[in-house]
Amino acid sequence: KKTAAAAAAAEPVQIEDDRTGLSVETLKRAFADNLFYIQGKNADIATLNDYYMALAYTVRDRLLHRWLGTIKAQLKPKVKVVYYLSAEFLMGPHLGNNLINLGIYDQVRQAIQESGLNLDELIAQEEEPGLGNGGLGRLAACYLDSLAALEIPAIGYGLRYEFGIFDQEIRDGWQVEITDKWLRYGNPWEIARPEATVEVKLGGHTEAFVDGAGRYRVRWIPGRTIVGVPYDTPVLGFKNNTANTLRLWKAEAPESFDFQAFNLGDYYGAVNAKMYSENISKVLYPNDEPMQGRELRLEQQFFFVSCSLQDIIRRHLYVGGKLENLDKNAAIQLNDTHPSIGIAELMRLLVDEHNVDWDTAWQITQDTFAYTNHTLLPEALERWPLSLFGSLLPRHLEIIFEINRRFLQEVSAKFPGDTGRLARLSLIQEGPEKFVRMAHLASAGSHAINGVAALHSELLKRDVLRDFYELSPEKFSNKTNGVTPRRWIMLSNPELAFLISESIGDGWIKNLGELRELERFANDKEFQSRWRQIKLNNKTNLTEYIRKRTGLVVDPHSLFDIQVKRIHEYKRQHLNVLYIITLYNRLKQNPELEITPRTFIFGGKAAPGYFMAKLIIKLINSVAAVVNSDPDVRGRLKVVFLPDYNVTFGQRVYPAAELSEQISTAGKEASGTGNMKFSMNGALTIGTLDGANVEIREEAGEENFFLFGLTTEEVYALKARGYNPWDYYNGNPALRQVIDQLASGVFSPGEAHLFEPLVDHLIHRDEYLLLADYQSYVECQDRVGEAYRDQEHWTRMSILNSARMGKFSSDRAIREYCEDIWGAVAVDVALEEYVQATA
Ligand code: 475
Repeated sequence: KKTAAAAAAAEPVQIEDDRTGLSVETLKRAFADNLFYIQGKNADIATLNDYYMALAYTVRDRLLHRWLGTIKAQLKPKVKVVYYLSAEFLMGPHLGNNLINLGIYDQVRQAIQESGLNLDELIAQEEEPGLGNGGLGRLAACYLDSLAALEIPAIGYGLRYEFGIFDQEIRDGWQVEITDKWLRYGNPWEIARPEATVEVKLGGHTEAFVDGAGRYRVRWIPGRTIVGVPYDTPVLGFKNNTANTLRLWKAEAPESFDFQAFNLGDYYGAVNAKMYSENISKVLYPNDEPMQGRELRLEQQFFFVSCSLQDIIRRHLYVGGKLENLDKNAAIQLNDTHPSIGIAELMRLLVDEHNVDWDTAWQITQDTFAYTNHTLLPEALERWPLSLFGSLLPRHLEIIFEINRRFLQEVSAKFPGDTGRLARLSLIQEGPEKFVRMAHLASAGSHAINGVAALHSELLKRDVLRDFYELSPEKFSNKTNGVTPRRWIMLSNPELAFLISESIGDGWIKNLGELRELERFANDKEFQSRWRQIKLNNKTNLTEYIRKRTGLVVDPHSLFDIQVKRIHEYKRQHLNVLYIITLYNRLKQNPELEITPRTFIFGGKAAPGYFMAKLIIKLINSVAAVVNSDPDVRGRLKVVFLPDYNVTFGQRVYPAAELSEQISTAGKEASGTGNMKFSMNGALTIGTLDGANVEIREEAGEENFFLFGLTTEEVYALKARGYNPWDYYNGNPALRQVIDQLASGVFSPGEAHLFEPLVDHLIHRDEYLLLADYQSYVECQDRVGEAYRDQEHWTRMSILNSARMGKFSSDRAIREYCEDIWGAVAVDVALEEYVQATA
């Protein structure tokens, strides 16, 4: 009789590798193993964070062979790689997203459950890497997701800020900024690559010399050296083998630096110099649109761009490429002008370091770079004082002068005698203080320039880059933004994702256009009721979160009316507040008034130095305090400001929203991307004809969109003929009452003058035309309240909104970039076999 052991030995047993296996059993074993051997804990003493880390490492192991396979497939001659240069990547938490993209969400949930834990709690442990301010940084993250989903070889290059966007607390209604120590407990998603370190030079001066071939040359004698150390994070594609790389640079002092000083006995000086170097990647500048001409900011930009370009050239040469063919292997995208110094730096690397002649170098540069503009606000356009620029980057300033000299020659040839045009196009802004105009550098040095929504791209051609458009119209195109349905539907709204897949299959996840098939359920009673139930569940979850975070109890059956985004005067959170006060006044004047019960929810950070934006936060909280404690409006009106809006919080908010506030002054919001996330998740939009709202309305159908306000043309015309906010104040009693209440301290008991700066600005200047749009907004909001009473019709509109948002997938946007700008195509990736290392 055979023993059990002998029987087992006879059977060819298939044992899954603990680091790659995807079965529940294997995942459980790997999880326990990582807890013990990586965290050094067992169940007796492990914290929730230990469990999170053990799970993160379990998932990371499963990324690695996809990642190595990808590197192998992409590090080949003839492969074209997209290099996305961005000062910000607002990635959001990785764990849940990686589970989705690996396709193991359910297995891991079960494995964790069988280990006696709860997956949601572990996911909630992750501190998100807040390496961005808002729209621009989050767009970069959605684009990395789509590049990987579409198997396009891509590297995202940026800065590894030690402190990301500040955490926001609200004290006494005011924003307080707290340092974001996101690396405190370590970051399991990144791998340092110190062997790929590069050097970056700064400061000093230049000198002329004659080279061996008798040619006149210039060399840069830099003042100091910084070292850039890359930290890589794999970015998985959805259920494929591609794992691209996000490569973020950390600034360090060169080794030689401290040794030198140490030998001289100046230990303190050495450590000081080291700290000075490390400063460069210390902190993210928390200003989104208005630019600040800080030297450290320019150092940051140059630092990460120079590291990245050196890395790109190294890769290109490694696969046997010739510099003349760089554009065949590399497409470099500038995410706004923040990395645009790259144009001068690539010229310097080619001409000074690699001995390429100027004309060839300029051709390579133009053919390689492309530039995306994200804002029309004049105060956001980057320009650097010549003096500051020249002292930090003396050689680059010379190169920019030379680019400009040749560029203006071309302009003269095309528009002879047009000196006004020369001055307008020049890369240098003349005047008592001279500036380098970074948008001009980016435009001259790129073969493609794009805006981020149809309207925005038109306005770019008409206003900000008009002269560049007249010079080179062929460079211009529109690339309407998009967002990833993996994070913004599947991960954040799993119940909705399940209902959709059950109804139309799961092809929509990779091909969002398929959501159209939901249209046939728009009138289906059974489907409608499930749709509504899911929304209610999401609202109930948010209600619970609001209670935990603020102590406020809100009614999940009220209309959830939500505005989440950076706080900005042009985004007009305070117009929303004017309506809330209007409603409040109506209820006070007529206590029996029947209105649709509403919960107004706000979230968003203000730049720490932006006084008006901070005052708007205080205003929202002050109005909330009065309204929420007034028994006269109980059950009908609630106002919530949720502190510390970020990606994690966004994932809770979009699925729970019924009304999406997109109320910027027409012509000011380049695109918006939150508007897309709301709508995909079934919220209706109240909005102006601004940014991508125009296209959202076009897709959803005008009957499923709440439109109000002046158009861009009307805004221009009104300003041209002289806008006087007083006329609106005097002509509208309800408006006047609201303004008077703000001015007299009704919402700031004991501090009558608190909101005076806001009120003054509104009645005297009102740059963003709140008063002009007030009546139209109020009427539109009233229509919203009415419409909500017909739940069947509302649900139909909600379903149609989701069904028709296919266009706003970042997959569509990335396909357009690949076809029209980058010339990049998918590369098949085979999984890398794990082989025991041999010498
Ligand atoms: C637009 N950020 C949105 C989004 O295209 C648009 C500027 C300077 C320094 C740091 N951050 C910034 C932006 O300019 C920005 O976020 N712009 C936004 O880009 C993506 O959807 O309308 O305001």
